[in-house]
Amino acid sequence: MTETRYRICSICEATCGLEFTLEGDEIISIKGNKGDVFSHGFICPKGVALRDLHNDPDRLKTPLIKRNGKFVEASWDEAFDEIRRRLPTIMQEYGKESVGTYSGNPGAHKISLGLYGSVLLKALGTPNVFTASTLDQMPKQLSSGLMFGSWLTIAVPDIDHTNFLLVLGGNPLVSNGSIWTVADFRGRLKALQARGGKMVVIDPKRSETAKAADGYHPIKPGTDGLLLAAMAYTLFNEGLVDLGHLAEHLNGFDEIEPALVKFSPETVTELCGIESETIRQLARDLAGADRAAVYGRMGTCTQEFGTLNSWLVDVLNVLSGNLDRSGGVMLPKAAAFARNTEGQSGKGRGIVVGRKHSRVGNHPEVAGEFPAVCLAEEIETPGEGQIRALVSIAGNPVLSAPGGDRLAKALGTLDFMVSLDIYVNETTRFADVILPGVSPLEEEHWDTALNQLATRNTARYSQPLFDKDSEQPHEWEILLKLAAIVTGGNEDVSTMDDAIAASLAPEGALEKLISKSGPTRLVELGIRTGPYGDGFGENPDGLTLEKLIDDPNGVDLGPLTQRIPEVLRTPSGKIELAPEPLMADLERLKNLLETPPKQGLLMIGRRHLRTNNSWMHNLPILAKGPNLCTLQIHPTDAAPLGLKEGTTARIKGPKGSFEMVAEITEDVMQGIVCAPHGWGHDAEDTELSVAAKNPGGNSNAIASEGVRFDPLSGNAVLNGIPVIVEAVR
Ligand SMILES: Nc1nc2c(c(=O)[nH]1)N[C@H]1C(S)=C(S)[C@@H](COP(=O)(O)OP(=O)(O)OC[C@H]3O[C@@H](n4cnc5c(=O)[nH]c(N)nc54)[C@H](O)[C@@H]3O)O[C@H]1N2
Ligand SMILES: Nc1nc2c(c(=O)[nH]1)N[C@H]1C(S)=C(S)[C@@H](COP(=O)(O)OP(=O)(O)OC[C@H]3O[C@@H](n4cnc5c(=O)[nH]c(N)nc54)[C@H](O)[C@@H]3O)O[C@H]1N2
Ligand code: SF4
Ligand SMILES: [Mo]
Repeated sequence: MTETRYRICSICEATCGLEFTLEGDEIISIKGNKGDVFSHGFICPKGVALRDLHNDPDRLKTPLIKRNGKFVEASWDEAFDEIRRRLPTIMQEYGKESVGTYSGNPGAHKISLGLYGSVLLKALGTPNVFTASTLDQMPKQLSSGLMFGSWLTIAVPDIDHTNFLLVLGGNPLVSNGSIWTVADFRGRLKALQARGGKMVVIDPKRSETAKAADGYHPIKPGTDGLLLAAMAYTLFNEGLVDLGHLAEHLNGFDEIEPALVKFSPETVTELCGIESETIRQLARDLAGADRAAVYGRMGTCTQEFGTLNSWLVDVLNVLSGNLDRSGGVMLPKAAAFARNTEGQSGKGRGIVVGRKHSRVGNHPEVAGEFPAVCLAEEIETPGEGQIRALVSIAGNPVLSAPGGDRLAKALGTLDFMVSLDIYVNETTRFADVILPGVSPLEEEHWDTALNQLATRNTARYSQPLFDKDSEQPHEWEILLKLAAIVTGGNEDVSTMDDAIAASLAPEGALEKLISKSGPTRLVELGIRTGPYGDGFGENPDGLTLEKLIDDPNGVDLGPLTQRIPEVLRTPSGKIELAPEPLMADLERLKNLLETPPKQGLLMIGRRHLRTNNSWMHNLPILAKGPNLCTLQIHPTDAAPLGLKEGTTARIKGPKGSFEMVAEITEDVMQGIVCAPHGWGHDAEDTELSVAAKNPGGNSNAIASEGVRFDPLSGNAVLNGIPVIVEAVR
């Protein structure tokens, strides 16, 4: 007897609805759910690979404790005892700051981690908080926070209604969209093109998305700020600024034009490698389209000017009148957990940064965290406040953060490390205790973060497909237990959970809920008190958890709608178009005009449909097929180096080196080499039997020197890194 069940995929930001065919505990097939109100049947190979993930014999199901340098299986009680014995002692002796935390990407996808991770961080009370956000999107969060007043009020392209989409440094045909939840990008792009619209891509590489575009312009890595500033300059210079409905909602508009005088297209053309006339035309096309959206992603964030770029993207959206209008970039309204639907409408406290500074590098905290690239130095550098213990939660910074080899050495010197993770991998092999999370299919699902970034408003909730092992706690229970252990509090997890729910619930609401514990109870509270909710009777037709349980296809809440000024949480109640830190940072961009262009080869990154950062290489269905871990290089650059298709190349950075097989292609610009990240599974003490068969090289073994991160956001420079490439003989 087979059974059909539905569930939202928790792997990437696209949040596709999946259809599972089950026979008992066995997964017979996984397909896209055609009835899903958001993804309409789209699926990618990683969604199909959930079966292999669920069945992976290397995926941990029992805690591990390191004894005499080797992991041994332990009971949950033994694992918690070990932590109780060692972690609080370090905190008592050396202070709270002696514990560091690193949280990785699955924290944005798995509901347990998303909703309860902060409870542990609060209990630890350490300033030494690091996450993958500073290897990723922190610049966009910072620029958006400064402009709109909260950390997740980020304008996303309304692709279903736009006629001109300008994409810089994103490859949504492969990544399936990022900081922009847009399942089935290809389908939506085709519809855009069918209605006569155009997409133009700016990227040093003719990416898959560039190939599907109507226009493509290669750019020298790290120079997007110049291009964007020159486009804004052109809008003023050619009288194309049209603020439309935004005019009355802006602060600082008058400061923009004078600040841009140095950035004419003619001044930036050589550094960007884009003709000045092309830059002017891009600005005209943006202004001329009746609905247009500018979108910048990884490639624009992970460089020295990440925050400035992210801001300039929205400056262009504002100057062309495209922010907050249909077919422009818009602000989603999530059904639960959105800061920008809470509190007073149209006004708020805004965001604050720099409430504390990192010990070694004196870097300001941004959104409560320090730059991930500074983790190693905080462990290595002796003195008061040195990190001596680490808690890693669903992260693999040894492969994901630049300077991975250095970090690995540092992790080996810790007094104690706990990892909440599902594999013994390049990072968790340094742990003293590993606590495994349940399979994603054994957990309920709701996208706490990604619904706030979605190109259409919908609400979808999934129940677990399978029961977890009765011995194994849910990840939210593990997080609460750890919180109690480090504070020495009552370790009764359900009492703690009740207190959390009570702190969020309106008077008398808890009794009215159908769910009595865990993430689902918080989701139910979030939905019912949220902008579409039934308000516990106030709005009887409103959304409830029952409705979503009854219909796993989800509820469509309609296209994105205008939200300015109601969405704003700035103290002024206006969009801050010229925030002081960004205006000041324009000076640094001006210096770039005086700096000679970087010489030699520059390395950029890439993703592939069959990978997900560092951690899905162990799944047979994704691992089969051609080698994905290659160094792409232009034939003109390869020839003098003696590199042919298939030759092993050594890539040396300012610090560190790695090896990768060469792939000769004209898709990359001359002067650029392109290497994927997340590979390098050759450490002996990991337990990734499939991944180890094709380990690849770790492009993050290299760390850039000098500017390692964008000084405003602390976000790592991952693209445009100068490298020397040689053939390995
Ligand atoms: N050079 C270069 N480096 C990059 C990037 C780049 O483009 N170029 N991209 C950056 C980006 S955008 C990101 S987001 C980071 C990612 O950085 P990380 O989050 O540090 O790395 P991941 O590879 O996503 O590692 C995820 C970890 O979570 C574990 N995990 C998977 N599922 C679960 C689960 O259900 N529960 C628990 N507890 N653990 C789980 C995996 O085993 C793995 O250890 O990498 C960054 N690094
Ligand atoms: N299949 C797959 N999907 C994924 C992931 C994955 O690993 N595999 N990871 C997920 C994660 S964690 C994230 S954050 C998203 C990322 O999603 P995206 O940002 O869409 O993905 P990337 O492939 O990193 O795209 C970055 C693009 O920037 C270009 N680029 C590099 N340097 C520059 C530059 O200086 N200027 C410009 N204009 N472009 C530049 C690169 O050539 C590349 O095409 O993808 C998510 N989805
Ligand atoms: S695109 Fe992302 S959300 Fe959709 S099936 Fe693939 S991994 Fe899952
Ligand atoms: Mo990411």
